[in-house]
Amino acid sequence: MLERIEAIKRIVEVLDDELVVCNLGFPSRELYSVKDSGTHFYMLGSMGMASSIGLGLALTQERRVVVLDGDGSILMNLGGLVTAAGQAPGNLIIVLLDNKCYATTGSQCTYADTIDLGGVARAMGFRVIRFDEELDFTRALEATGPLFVHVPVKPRNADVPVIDMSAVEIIERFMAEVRG
Ligand SMILES: Cc1ncc(C[n+]2csc(CCOP(=O)(O)OP(=O)(O)O)c2C)c(N)n1
Ligand SMILES: [Mg+2]
Repeated sequence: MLERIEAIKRIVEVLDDELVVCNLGFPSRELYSVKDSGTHFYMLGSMGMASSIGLGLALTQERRVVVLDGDGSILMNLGGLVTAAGQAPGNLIIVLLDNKCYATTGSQCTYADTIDLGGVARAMGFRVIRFDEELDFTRALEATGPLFVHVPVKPRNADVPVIDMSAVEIIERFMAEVRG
């Protein structure tokens, strides 16, 4: 099983101009330390909203949107996932970095420990790809969405610094990128 930061690395290295919306906390810090880009939106504070922001972006512009989400956040906004499945934008990829816990706040277990969120997403109507060993994200980029990519990862955070951009800087840079 991969470390979460390793999974993020393997995804980001095959991306081009896709918009990336990242779950709050350590996932965003890890993405920022692996690679920073104007195409990245780092969520701050709001658990569960990355997939809904990704849905809004996917519905309103042509570029592909990759959401890097966590099991705790997905569980906090399952209704958002249902809405994404119902709207079914073909350019939306939701990646679940599934460590079965709230790693950012101390690795307390979530219900992903006992419930298969990939199965839940499939039942909602997502096409699901699961990467247990290798993580070849080009496979996901070749598939037709809406896609749910299930990546089990270790319940640990990398030793990376906080993001040294303000919330305003993050959103203004990202919106400039979206507007083109
Ligand atoms: C509504 C809400 N509740 C709790 C928190 C505190 N919090 C921040 S990150 C986090 C854990 C996120 O877990 P997950 O989405 O699985 O991501 P992981 O850190 O495991 O990759 C929690 C509980 C918050 N920011 N917002
Ligand atoms: Mg988690």
